[in-house]
Amino acid sequence: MPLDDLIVSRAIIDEYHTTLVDALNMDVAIVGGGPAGLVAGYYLAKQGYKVSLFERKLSIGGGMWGGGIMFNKIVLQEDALKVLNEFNVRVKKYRDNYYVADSVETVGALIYHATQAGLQIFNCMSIEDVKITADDAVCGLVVNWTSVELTNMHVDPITFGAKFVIDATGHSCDMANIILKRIGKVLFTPTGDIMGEGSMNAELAEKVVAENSREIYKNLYVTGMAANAIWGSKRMGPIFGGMLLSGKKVADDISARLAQEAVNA
Ligand code: 48F
Repeated sequence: MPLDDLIVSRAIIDEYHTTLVDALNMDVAIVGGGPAGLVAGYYLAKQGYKVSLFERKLSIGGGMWGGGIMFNKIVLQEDALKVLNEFNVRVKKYRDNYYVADSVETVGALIYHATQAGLQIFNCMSIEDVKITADDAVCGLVVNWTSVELTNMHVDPITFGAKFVIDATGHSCDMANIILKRIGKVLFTPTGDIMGEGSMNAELAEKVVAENSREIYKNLYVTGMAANAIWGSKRMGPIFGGMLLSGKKVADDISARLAQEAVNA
């Protein structure tokens, strides 16, 4: 059967259009496709929630691809294996409480299982603002193509609705920074501000990152490295167990909220 180039184009346009329109009203919107955002998306999608992840770059995976200094291996501690095992990644015990995985295999597995669970990923899109309600609660995202951002063209964005938003943007804490810029120092931190990331200490950083992964403003949650930066905790470098546990923790918190909303409705 002959192939028609225009049908190829039409298939892409039709299917992307359908996906985009379907995402206009979501339960959860995740900003950032690093390990924490992907794990959060996996657990939420697995429970049947409508969840999309927006990533600025062409490739999903954030800072996980490069392992440590581009040696593409990552280290995980024992606690995190229960999460990693859900993704069928091969791990090697290095010594007690230190496990090593291939970073490329791990990113591939996170993306595969998250999308198979129902997570919708939009790449090449940057979040430039949040949508807010009359009382300044977060209720969606303002989105543009990364190419528009990079070329600084004057093109207006479009808006998506979401009951909850997760800031999974890593060191840059983009969503928290948007709240500070637009609304002020109203974060749920002791200062209302981003408290700032401390220097490297894997032990201290990993201990608190899951606990730091929680609501930071009305309907806005944080996960991953952004959680430690916002709550003033340390950085951890190429140990990734905390990222996985953090993604699960934020998914658990939000699914509890969504379940409660369903009961109240
Ligand atoms: O940085 P990233 O991997 O965040 P993470 O999931 O993991 C952190 C680790 O990689 C590592 C670490 C822990 O061991 O210290 O750094 O917390 O992924 C964040 C993603 O968010 C995207 C960015 O391109 C990256 O892929 N991102 C950042 N800002 C935006 C964004 C934005 N405004 N819109 C869309 N995507």
